[in-house]
Amino acid sequence: MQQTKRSNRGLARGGWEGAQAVALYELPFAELMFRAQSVHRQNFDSNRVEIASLLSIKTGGCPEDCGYCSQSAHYDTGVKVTRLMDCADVVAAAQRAKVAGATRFCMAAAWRSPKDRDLAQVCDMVSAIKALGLESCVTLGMLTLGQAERLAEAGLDFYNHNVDTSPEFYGRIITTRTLQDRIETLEHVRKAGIKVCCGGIVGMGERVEDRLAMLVLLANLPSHPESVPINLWNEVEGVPVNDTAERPDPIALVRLVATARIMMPKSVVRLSAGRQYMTDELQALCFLAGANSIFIGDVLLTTRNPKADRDADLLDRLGIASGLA
Ligand code: SAM
Ligand code: DTB
Ligand code: SF4
Repeated sequence: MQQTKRSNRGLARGGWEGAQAVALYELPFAELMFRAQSVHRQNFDSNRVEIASLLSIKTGGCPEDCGYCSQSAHYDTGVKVTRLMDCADVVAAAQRAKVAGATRFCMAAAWRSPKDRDLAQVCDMVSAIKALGLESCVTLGMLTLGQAERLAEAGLDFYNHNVDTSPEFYGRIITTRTLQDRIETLEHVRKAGIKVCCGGIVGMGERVEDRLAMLVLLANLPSHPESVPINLWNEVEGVPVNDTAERPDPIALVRLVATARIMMPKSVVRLSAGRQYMTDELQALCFLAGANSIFIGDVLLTTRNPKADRDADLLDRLGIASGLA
């Protein structure tokens, strides 16, 4: 039953207009929250949050110029470049994540796209993660259909590939990879039968309209992403986004989460990067607005995340159980 509730299969194309998203977002706060909570409860247990864990399996030296990212070779950020990790080390990290309470293990590599030899190694990691009883997710950059099919054969559950921002703001942040490139990778992932994890970043200096245009883009994909990560930009020294970044007003963030919940009712909305800037109260409001996934662990890829005991304490005080059940 829960499986059916959470499956996005058969979800019709959104057909969302920008003005509809704006109208929702601008509702009086209590009305917006009521609607978001109603939608949330129709589709999920609102007292449960998915716990995911993230590991950078290949860090830094990336040829892309994403203006927010510590791992781009275009900027001097002080991040140490590493080679692809050994499978055994990745499995050991996944085992620790499972003990810490994660049900999904996400592996990220700083590539424009994977090379065939690297992909074979990642496929081995995916199979090993699955054997531990964890859901698997990888983010490796752009994929051909053939590469997506190889990952599907290895048992991959989710592929993370974000649209990052609105079509209008996109070119201010990234020039080496187009939004259309990203959409094509998402099509390959879908065609291979892998579930899609796709969202973006707020706090890079975009307007509220850009954030809503990003939601419209996501909600109008041929089917809604099963997972929608909403990242608050995590500060990184030496990247261009530093010049434009502006942390959103907390209430604006809650409104955005609520709007995402209403526009993509069956998607798991993850409060992704940037939780270390949020108060407990803000996170609680985001959960009330329909966010139902977080990353645990002291670091994300290269930046900080709240400490495990702070997260455990917060979930405990809110009476939130881990796992979507
Ligand atoms: N290289 C792969 C790619 O971009 O396709 C995967 C890794 S990349 C780090 C995954 C996503 O993390 C990005 O698309 C972006 O949305 C998010 N991200 C990266 N750096 C971030 C930062 N400093 N703050 C918040 N989110 C960030
Ligand atoms: C996503 O949307 N957020 C995660 C995951 N997908 C791979 C990454 C967050 C990265 C935060 C910056 C860092 O730690 O380097
Ligand atoms: Fe490379 Fe991904 Fe960072 Fe862009 S977000 S620079 S593709 S690691």
